[in-house]
Amino acid sequence: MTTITRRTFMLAATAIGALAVAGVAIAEVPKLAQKDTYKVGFAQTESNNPWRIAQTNSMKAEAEKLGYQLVYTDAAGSAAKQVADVNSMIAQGVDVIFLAPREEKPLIPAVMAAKKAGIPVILLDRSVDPSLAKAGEDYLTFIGSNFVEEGKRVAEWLAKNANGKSKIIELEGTTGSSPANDRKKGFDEAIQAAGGFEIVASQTGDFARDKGRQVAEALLQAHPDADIIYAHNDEMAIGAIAALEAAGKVPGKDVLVLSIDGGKEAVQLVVDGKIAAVVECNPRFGPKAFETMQRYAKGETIEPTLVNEDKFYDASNAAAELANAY
Ligand code: GYE
Repeated sequence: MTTITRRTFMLAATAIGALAVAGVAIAEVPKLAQKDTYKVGFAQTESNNPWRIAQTNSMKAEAEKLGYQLVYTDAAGSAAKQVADVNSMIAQGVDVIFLAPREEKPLIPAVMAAKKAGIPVILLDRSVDPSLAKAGEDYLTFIGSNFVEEGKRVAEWLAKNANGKSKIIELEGTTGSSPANDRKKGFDEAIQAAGGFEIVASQTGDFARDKGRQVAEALLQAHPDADIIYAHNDEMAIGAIAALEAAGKVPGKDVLVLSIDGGKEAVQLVVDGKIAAVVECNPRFGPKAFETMQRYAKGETIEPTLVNEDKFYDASNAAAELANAY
């Protein structure tokens, strides 16, 4: 048995101190005390679509239900503003920060600043670059959908139901965001594996309706034989439908449109036959987000990822499911 002498203890303490002075990060998420109420930050990335609004409403409703104070910020689509928003939350002394990082790399400094200030961070819906920050070390956990799986589900539907259509225009989400990276990866790999399809163009529409419409318009001109549009979210799919109609094409007949998110407007478009299929991306984060924070305060070990369940809509169930869509 090793006896810990005062000397060995002092040596160890000095070594840890030296590491800290040298700026070597200590691999541990800050602790969270158990309290009756908390001041909690939620750094939202933007509010330009029904998905974001549903997520914000879910977070606000849960905070209110628990009687927690919520410091809410909206980065309005700017990673730089989102970093500043997190810094302001740190200055206000919040207990926890829920962060929906707009892009994988630019939000790393925000995650690290919170850690340094002793505030645990929970990532919601988008993740950060795993080579630069890690769950269980730099932030507590990532709560959200499996985006690779979402893209794969779109490809698998096409493999069964495309009926000879094969030339795909892909409208990507925000460049450098985890859902854009992973929805592309999951789809592209599965569509290649299915065989018989060709992605004729793949370009970002920034998860936005108007940008999606503009990009779809340009890509349809360059590739008039495209007969499938896969959009990484509903907003861009709705923009693409406008572009198709302006070009005199019939969505659902001449061109199959598929998307991810599953908001009410998109599910209605499935009922109307203009969208062929939608993978839901579940935006109802509130209950799971706050429950995870409470479990952590109690001292439970938190899994590095907590995956949300997503539904799937096509002509077979859209009418019946419409009322449940957000
Ligand atoms: O699909 C999109 C939103 O990060 C999962 O971001 C989220 C995505 C969602 O703006 O509509």
